[in-house]
Amino acid sequence: MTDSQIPKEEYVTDSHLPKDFRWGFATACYQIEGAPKADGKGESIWDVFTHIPGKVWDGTNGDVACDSYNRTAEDIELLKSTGANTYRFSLSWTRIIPLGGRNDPVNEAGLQHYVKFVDDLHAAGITPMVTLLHWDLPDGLYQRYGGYLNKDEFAQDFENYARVVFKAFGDKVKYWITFNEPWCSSILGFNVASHAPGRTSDRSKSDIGDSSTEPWIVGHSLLIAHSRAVKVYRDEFKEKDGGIIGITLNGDYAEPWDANDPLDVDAANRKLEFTYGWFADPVYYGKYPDAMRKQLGDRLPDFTDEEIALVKGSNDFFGINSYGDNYIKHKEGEPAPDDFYGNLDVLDQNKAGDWIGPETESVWLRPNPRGFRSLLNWLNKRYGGPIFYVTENGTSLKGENDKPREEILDDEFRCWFFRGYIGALADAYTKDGIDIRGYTGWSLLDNFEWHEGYRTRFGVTYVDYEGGQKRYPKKSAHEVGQIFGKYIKKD
Ligand code: GBH
Repeated sequence: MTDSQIPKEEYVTDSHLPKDFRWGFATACYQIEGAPKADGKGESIWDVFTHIPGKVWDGTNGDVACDSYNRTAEDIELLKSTGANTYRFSLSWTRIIPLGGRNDPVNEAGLQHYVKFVDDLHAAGITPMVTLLHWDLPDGLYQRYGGYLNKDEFAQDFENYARVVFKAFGDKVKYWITFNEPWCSSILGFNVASHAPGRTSDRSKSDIGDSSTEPWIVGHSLLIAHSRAVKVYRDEFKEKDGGIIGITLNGDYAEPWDANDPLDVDAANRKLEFTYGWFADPVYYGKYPDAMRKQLGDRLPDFTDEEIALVKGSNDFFGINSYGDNYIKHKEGEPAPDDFYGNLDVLDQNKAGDWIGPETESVWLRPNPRGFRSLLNWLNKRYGGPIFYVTENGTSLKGENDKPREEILDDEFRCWFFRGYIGALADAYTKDGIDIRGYTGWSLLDNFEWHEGYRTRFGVTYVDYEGGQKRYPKKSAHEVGQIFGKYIKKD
C-alpha cells in the first residue's frame, strides 16, 4: 500500500451532535470574490502581493477568482442545495473603507453589497458568520504606517472599521470573528514570506523584514486590535444586537515522533503552545506561554496592565481552523533566531516509519481524524471548557486538478475526510463533553489558494476557471449534509 491511497479505515461512532448545531461552509473574500476595483474598492496587501512576479506558484491572482462578488445569488443557491444552515465568509475591508483608516472615507457601495448579501442569506434561511479580516489588510495602511507593525495606529483603525460594520449591519449578524488565523498573518507574512506583505530576514526573498522580531510584534498588534474590536462590540452593540464575537486560531494537532522520548512529548506540546497558545493564552489567561517567553525573551512584546485588562477574557467563543496532523521531533541545541515552532521538526512519519495520514495536494496536510479529536481535547482542557466553533476544516486531493471534470466530481477521498473529521467532532461533543456549537467546512468552492494559486482545490464545489467560473457540486457537497443529518439530534 502506498501512503497516498484512500484509507480503508472508516471512522465509526454512535455519537451525536445537538439539535441546534450550526453547520455549513466557509470562504474568504480575497479567495472567491474577484472584482478588485468594483464599486470603489481599494487595494489590499494581497491585491499588491499577487501582482509581484514570482509570489504565486502559477503566476495567478485573485482578480477574477470565483467571481463571487457578481454571483452572490448563485452562491446562496449552492449553499441551499447542500442543506447548510450557516455560511462563514469574510468582509473586504477595502470595499468598505478603501484606504482603511479611521479618517478615510467609508465607501457606501461596498458596505451595501454586504448588507444585501446578509439579507439575502437570511431570506434563504442561512445564518451568516462574518469574519472581519481574513488577511487582506488595506494596502493604504501598510503604506501609511506599516500596517500591523504599528500597534497603536492599527488597533485604532481596526476598531473604527469594526464599528462601521457593526453600525451598518450588526443587527443582522449574530456570529462575528475578528481575525482569521493571526498566526498566518504574522509568521507567513513576516517570516516565511509566502504571504503578503512578504517580509523576511531572507534577503533572497525580500529587501526588508526581520524574521526574528516582526512576527512577534505583528502578533501582539493583532491581539490588541482583536480585543479593542471586541470591547466596541460588547460596549456599544452586544446588548442591542445579541451576537457573540471571538477570534479564529489555526493549528494542526502535534504528536510525539517518539512517544517514549519525554523530549518529543514536550516538543509536541510546545508546538501547540507556539501556534494556539501564542494567541489563546493571552485571550484566556492574559499572558504568553512560558515556553515562548523562555525561547524568545524580549523579542516577544510585554503586555501593559491596560492591555492585559483588554485582552484577557476577550472571546465569547473560540474559533478553530484545523486540517491535518503531524509528528513532532525535538531539536538539539539552541533555536535559530527565526525559529517560530519552538525548536522542533514537524514531520509526517514517526520513529516507526508510520505515516500520520494519507497524502493530499497540500504538502503540509495529512489528515488524521483521531488527531482532530485529540486537538479538541487539548484545547478544551487548556482553556477550561470554552464554547468552540470549528470555523475551517477540509482537504485538498492529491492530483485532483489534473483529472477530468467527471472524476473531480467523484471526490470520495474528501467524503472520507469529512466522515472521519465530523465523526471525531461528534465524539468530542458526546464522549468528551466538549462544548462545540458549530462547524463550517473549508470550502464551499474551489478558490484562490493564496501563494499556491488555483492548482490546489479545497472546494466541495468544482469551479471551472477556464469555463466562465461555472460551479459543479462535487459528491462531497451532498455528503457533508448527510453526515450532519446522521449526527444531529432531531428532537
Ligand atoms: C486556511 O489556513 C486558510 O484560512 C484558508 O484561507 C486556506 O484556503 C485554507 O487554510 C487551505 O489552505 O508549511 O510552514 O508554510 C490553514 C492553516 C497554516 C495551513 C499554514 C498551511 C503552512 C505552514 N495553514 N500552513 S508552512
